[in-house]
Formats: sequence, structure tokens, C-alpha cells
Amino acid sequence: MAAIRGLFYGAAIATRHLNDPAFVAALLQECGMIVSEWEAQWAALEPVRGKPDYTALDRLVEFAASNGLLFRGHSGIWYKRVPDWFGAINDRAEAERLMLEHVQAKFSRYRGRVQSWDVLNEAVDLRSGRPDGLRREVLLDKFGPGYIDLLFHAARAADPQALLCYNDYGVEYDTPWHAGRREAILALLRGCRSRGVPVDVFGIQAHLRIGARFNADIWARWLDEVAGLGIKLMITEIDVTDAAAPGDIAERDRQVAAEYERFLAPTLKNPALIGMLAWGLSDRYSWIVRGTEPYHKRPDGLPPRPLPLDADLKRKPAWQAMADAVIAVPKR
Ligand code: 9MR
Repeated sequence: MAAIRGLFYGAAIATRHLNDPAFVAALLQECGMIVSEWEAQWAALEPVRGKPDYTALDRLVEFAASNGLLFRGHSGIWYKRVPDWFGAINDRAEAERLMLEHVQAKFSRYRGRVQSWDVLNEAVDLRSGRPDGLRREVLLDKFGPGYIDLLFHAARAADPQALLCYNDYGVEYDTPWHAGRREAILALLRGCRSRGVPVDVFGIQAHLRIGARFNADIWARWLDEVAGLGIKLMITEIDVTDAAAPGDIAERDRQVAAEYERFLAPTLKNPALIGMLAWGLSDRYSWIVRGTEPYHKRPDGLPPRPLPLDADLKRKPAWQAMADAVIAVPKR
């Protein structure tokens, strides 16, 4: 359905999900794209220095290709998922060589087969107190802010065809924290553009939650500022945490659908928005249902219902809300 409006629609998956025939059938019916949920992360690929194993990622890329799906790589480098052995390297030149070798190897391996790569994930964290809002983590500590430019130039050289994305969270809502993150991310993107750093897309993770304050006008204006830099927009990880919703399933599904609709209406309208991926297609496989974060857990202990399909792969009101939002978009 998204394709008829010139948008793509997809979901995050892992290779273990490919062993579930009913899920695969639903995925092929619903999606035109997949993204690697975690198996493209450096720590997953090369837990032992010098012994990378691309078997799982190869399987995902091959699954996409053999089923006519677009493939999205997530991610190039994410501070949370660099291998432990990398953090222990104190020689800056050696660490930089190894980081760039990893990006070059991973991106060139799938050259021409990846629609977009999250070259860098979640580099902003206001708690650092830095004027630029960059997160204090292993990459900034080793290389300073210049690592961002290094990564994107290496990515472009390794796969000139892939759209290169900077991916981050915590921009969607109307709070001082979100506003501060929007300001820091816009400054990061503006700086990249001014230095000729090849950032093609900003990835809006869009991990939404019921009960958060949202201002569509503030959000739409910020999207216009990002797009005004010549940067495309992509919803990369959308889902809805329903911990604040009542236990009744019909009411909970209604509120989840309303949250999708409230966010998607102004977001999909932006002409720079090229597509949307959910962080999972079905509640059967969601990080929120696994309770990865404390705020995912519902007070009543009931399993969350964050995604377009329920655990039995049945479409929910959330699915209809996403479909209605896409249909409302003028054809690109
Ligand atoms: O959902 C993902 C989970 O299965 C992985 O174990 C984890 C670490 O790789 O990453 C989760 O996905 C995160 C994504 O990579 C970046 N945005 C936040 C997502 C949820 O933590």
C-alpha cells in the first residue's frame, strides 16, 4: 500500500524469525523492505577480533533479495554495540584503522544490495553537557567529533549506491528534553552538510509511547528544517509503548492506533519522508514485549501490544492507522 504513494514500508527482523513460516508469510504480505534488527551490529559480527562471521547477515540480505524486498542495514557503528575488544585498544591510529576497516568490509560486502545504511546510530546525548550535545562514549573518547565525518566518508566510498543515514531517537515529543535533542541533532546534521559529509537521510526512530505530549506544528516545523538541509527523512523503528493504556485490549489497541495516527499524519506529509519501518511487524517478536526497558513493562503485567500485527499475526487497529496515514499522503 505504501508503494502506491511512492513510499516504502518495512519491518525489523532477525534470522531466527525466518524459521517461523507463518511469520514469514505475513512479512511477505505486508512489507516491501526489511531491516536487520541486530545482526549487522559490529559486536554481533565480530565478537572475536579478526574473526568476523557474516553468516546471519548474509542470510537476511539473501532473504530480501530472493523475495524482492529492499534491504536496510542497521547499523554501521553504534556505540552500544562495538566489540568489547575494540574498547580496549588505546592506540588511536590502530583503533581508527580497525573501525574503518569494519565499515569498509561490511558496506562493500553488500555493495549495491542495500537501500540505506544507518551509518551512525544514537550519537547525541544531552547528559554529556557538551555544547554539541554529542554522547560521551567510546568513539568520541577515542577520536573526538571527527569520527562522524570519517564514518560517513568511509561508508560512501564502500557503497556509493546506498543512502547514508544518521539514526536517532527522542525527537518526536513536546518536552524540553526532546526539544534539546532536536536542536542538537539539527546542529549535527547542519554541520555535516556544511562540511560536505555525505549524510543523505535522517532516521527518526519513532519509539512512541501513549501519554506523551505531542505538538504537531512544532514537529512539522522541525521536520521542515531538517528537510531544508537537503536531507531526506525516514521513520526507521516505529512502535508504541502502551504501558500507560488500560488493560482492556480493545481500548488499548484503540489508543495505540491513535498514537500511530497522531504522529504519522504530520510526519508522512513532509515531502522529504521516503518511507517507514516498524521495529518489528508483529507483537510476536518485539523488544517491547520482551520488556527490554523498565518503561516497557505494564503495571498490570499484561503483555504489551506495540506493533501493527498481534502475536497471532492478525492486523490490529494500529495497522489500519498506519494504512490510513499512508493513503492520506499525496502520491510522491
Ligand atoms: O531490538 C533490538 C534488540 O533485539 C537488540 O538486542 C538490541 C541490541 O542490538 O537492539 C535493539 O534495537 C535497538 C536499535 O538497534 C537502536 N534503536 C533502539 C532499539 C531498541 O533498543
